Amino acid sequence: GKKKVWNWVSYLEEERMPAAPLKLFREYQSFPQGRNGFKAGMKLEGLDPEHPSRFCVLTVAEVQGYRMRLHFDGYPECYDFWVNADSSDIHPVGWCEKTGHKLLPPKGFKEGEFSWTSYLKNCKAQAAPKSLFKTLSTPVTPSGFRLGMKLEAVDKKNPSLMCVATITDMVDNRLLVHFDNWDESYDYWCEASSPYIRPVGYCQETGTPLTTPPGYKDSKAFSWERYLEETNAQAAPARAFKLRPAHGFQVNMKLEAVDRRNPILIRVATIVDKDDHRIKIHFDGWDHHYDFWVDADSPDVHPVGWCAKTGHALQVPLGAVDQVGAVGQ
Ligand code: MLY
Repeated sequence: GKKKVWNWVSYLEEERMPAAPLKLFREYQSFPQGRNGFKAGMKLEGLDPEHPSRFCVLTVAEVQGYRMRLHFDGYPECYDFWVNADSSDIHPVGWCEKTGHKLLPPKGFKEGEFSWTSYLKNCKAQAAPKSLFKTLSTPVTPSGFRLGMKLEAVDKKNPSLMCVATITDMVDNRLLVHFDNWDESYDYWCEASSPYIRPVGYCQETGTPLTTPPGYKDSKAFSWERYLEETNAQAAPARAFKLRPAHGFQVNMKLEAVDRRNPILIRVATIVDKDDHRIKIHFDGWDHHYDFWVDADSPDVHPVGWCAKTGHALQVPLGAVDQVGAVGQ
């Protein structure tokens, strides 16, 4: 017979599964206050997701609902990536200069020969207006973290490893974690409440192996005291770490999640597993081998109804018929 047009309300009833309650989501995952004011062609500064220590010259390439695809000026489209309009990873033109961050110019520019003013003129492009960017709702309170302080941190690309790390940047309420003697590709941004960072001594106290910097002498007998002295660094104070409680998401709760393999898409999803700080996402109607773990506070996870509210397409479960009568895929 002919299938009914897909909608969340009947779907949840049929599936007899709950929508993940709004209160479990972070503000930036939940329904936004305003609209996405960014327009294709606007230029801005932002983090390279593959090298999160680098701020780059970016152009809005495509807008969909509250999300947008960002393009690295001068580079192939294959590096484009999607962010929410209220992403903390993007800043207005001039932000790097103002905050003392190095800005990577578009491909083809030598370091130091890039100027936003002449670039915008030459491109006949508009800088994205400052008013479009997220501003912190609460002012940043001094956290106790300082640039150069050392800590122990999970390598998120090799999550079984706790490693010797350094705070190499700080913006608003976030810290950039860098792994000593490794390249920047393992760096990540996190809040002081992150479960991935611990004070110096945590591994010893808990009997967890600590991965010492590659090439560092007698890694077996690593001593923080000696290492801090040799690197002329301080340990981040234990009181600065404000480990947040486990999230409240439960298995079988439904939500809307960005498809990692094709991030233009947001799909109907179910939580199929969880640990303290992550959830395992399953896309309804798809094979379980596409399931993946994501941080519970990921900006790519949204409550039921987010796409409809923000004007974004939602990929309905495989086999269902969506609003315009096409079969979902
Ligand atoms: N197998 C990987 C492990 C790299 C770990 C880096 N961390 C500690 C920052 C490699 O050797 O490349």
